[in-house]
Amino acid sequence: MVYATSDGSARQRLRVGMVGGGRNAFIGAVHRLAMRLDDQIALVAGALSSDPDNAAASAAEIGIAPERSYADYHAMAKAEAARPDGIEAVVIVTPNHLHAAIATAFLEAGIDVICDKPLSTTLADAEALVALAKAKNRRFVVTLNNTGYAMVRQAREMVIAGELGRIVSVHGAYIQDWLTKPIDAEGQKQAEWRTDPARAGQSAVLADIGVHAFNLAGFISGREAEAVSADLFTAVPGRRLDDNAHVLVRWTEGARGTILASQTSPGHYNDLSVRIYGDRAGLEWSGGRPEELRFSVYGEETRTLVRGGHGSTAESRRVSRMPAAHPEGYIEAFANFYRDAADIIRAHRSGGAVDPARAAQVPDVTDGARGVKFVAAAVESNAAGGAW
Ligand code: 4PW
Repeated sequence: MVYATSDGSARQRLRVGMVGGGRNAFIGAVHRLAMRLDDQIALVAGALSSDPDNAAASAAEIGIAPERSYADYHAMAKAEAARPDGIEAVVIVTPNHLHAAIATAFLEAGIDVICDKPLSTTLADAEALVALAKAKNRRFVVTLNNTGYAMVRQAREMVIAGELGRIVSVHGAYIQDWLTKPIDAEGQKQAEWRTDPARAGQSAVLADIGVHAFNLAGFISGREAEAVSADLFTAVPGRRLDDNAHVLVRWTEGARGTILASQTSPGHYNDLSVRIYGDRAGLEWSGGRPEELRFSVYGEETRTLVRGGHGSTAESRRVSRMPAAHPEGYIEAFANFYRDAADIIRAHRSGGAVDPARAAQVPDVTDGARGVKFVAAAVESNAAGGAW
């Protein structure tokens, strides 16, 4: 299993297995598409569903050999760790409440981890995973995948280069409308577990989409949250968890801002954005127009910067696949995450040095834990009437 890189050398594909993500699972299919785009990863094993029929049928559909389709993740971790050609990393795409136990089993077996967000449903689990990954010396990345967009990388570079001046405010928003009505009797499988306290965690909207907005605002601005004041609420009567969150944030280095997350805002299918304002200029990125950045130097006309266009920055060019105006989107950004993650895991496993500049582009277990801490702090603040 080798592929030819652009410099003509040949490298082994990273062998991965997947837990969760069987038939009809939205995010499992997204991960499979994204990992295929660069042909650097081979998906060779899976425990794709807790339902044995679904697991076997799903494995057959995506070309996993029957003997490497497992009934449960414990059996998979044990058997794969024992094989000379066993998986090097596991991809975890189950509902939230299973992430921590599955990641723990694979770390214990010496296998690296690629885990979906949120990292876990409790802060104690998140902190335990950070400690275990360190103790086992394993790479652990978290698919806070929106960091993969070329223009997100460009925005981050522009902040670092000081083009905004002193950062005054940082805002992240993730607004959707798919949970505007109660979940109907037909059952919306994807919606159902996301609003169940036993499977989603303490907050539905922050765990599901708020962590994306929080991570992206921090990634681009280079700031971390120091304190939050939160108002969480449920717009749909009878729903057991919140579906809206308004959170004030005090960021490091004196910046202030907000994280807004809503799943009941008609007209917004999947609207993620980050806005950052400095004392020189303002910058906006929106997932609806991921190929662009709005850049406004105070006193000048607003400019629309285009991926691959004039003035593109180095990191943005590195992860661009197509020339300007040949649109790239969600899957390409997800694939950028996978390409960098595969490089990092491969370098570490072969004893080579991991390029710190490359590693900084890829959210890891520490970033995942920051997201869980943000959710826990917001829940605590909300319970205390919005106290900081
Ligand atoms: O990660 C998020 C999901 O849980 C995604 O960004 C979109 O919102 C799609 O489904 C949910």
